[in-house]
Parts: sequence; structure tokens; C-alpha cells
Amino acid sequence: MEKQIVTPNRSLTTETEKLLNAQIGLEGLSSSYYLAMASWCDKSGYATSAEFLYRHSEEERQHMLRLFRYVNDAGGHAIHPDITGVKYDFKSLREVFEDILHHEIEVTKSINNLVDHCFSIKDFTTFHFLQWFVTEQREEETLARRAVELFDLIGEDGVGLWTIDNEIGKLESFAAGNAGDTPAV
Ligand code: OFO
Repeated sequence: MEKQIVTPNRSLTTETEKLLNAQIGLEGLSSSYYLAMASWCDKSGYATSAEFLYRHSEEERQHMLRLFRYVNDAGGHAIHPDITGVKYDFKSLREVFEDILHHEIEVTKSINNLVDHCFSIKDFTTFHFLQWFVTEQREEETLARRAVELFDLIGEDGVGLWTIDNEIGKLESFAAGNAGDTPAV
């Protein structure tokens, strides 16, 4: 009997699909983290930080959707992540922004691993798609690091926390000005 040649119906590998779904989980987690932080800031009287974090939570959801669409367009199956155990209470405003900085560094590592994987298996389409996230992570980290710096620069006594909360509202333009090629959300 003649041997049948089976042509795969997609170039996306199962391993890459799995890694992209893991990244979907991380972006979804970011969105939930920031929503929980926004709520804590809101009820604690940090109105500008709350608005900043509500916006940021929505941005992270858009990052997740960007990956969702890519995976499905490439013939895979984007899986909605299970998200539980999101931290909703914080000791201080400073803790909120320190947590963001640490979380964003982890997200950058994850994107870098994904990019490295795609390059190593010559999946240049996914590699190219991920460059948007590479640039975005530079902005995200810059923004979070600047937020943490504000606590030392301004100080938290007297009207310090009130001033820091107001300065948080200017962070997006600060990060955009420092990030070079800034991707639109
Ligand atoms: Fe999606 O950039 Fe933050 O996590």
C-alpha cells in the first residue's frame, strides 16, 4: 500500500501553543492583580492611583486578547485561564507598586523565554508577533520602577502620599517618553 503523506494544517507547534497559552494566563493574572490593586487604592483614598490601575488592568486584558487572537488565527486553541488567589489587601501604597514592579519583571522573563523558544525552532512568525510584547515590557518596567522611586524621592510623610498619588497620574507619559518605540495598546 502506498504510504500516505500527512501535511500538518498549521506551522504552530504544540509546544509553542502551550507556551502562548501560559502567557495568556500571565496577562490575565496581571489584569486581575491590577484590578484588585485598583479597588484597594479606591477604598483607601488614593483616587489617582486607582484610576491608573483600573486603566492598567484593562490594558492587560487587551494584551491577553492580542495573544488569544494570535493563537486562534494560527490554528491553535486559546484557553481562558483559571485565575484564583489574587491578593486584594496591601499594607501600603508603596507595597502596591513594589508588587507591580516584581510582577512585571517576571512577565518580561516569561516573554523573553517565549521569544527565545520561537527563535530556536525558527518560528519567525510568532517571533515577529512577540516583538510588540518585548517593547511593551520595557515601558511597563520603566513605569513601575519610576513609581517605586517616587516614594524615596518625595517621602511619605505629611502631604507626601497625597503628592505621590498625584504623580502616579503622570507616569504613563513619563514611561512613554523613556521607552523609545512605544507600542499603542
Ligand atoms: Fe502585559 O504587560 Fe504587564 O503584565
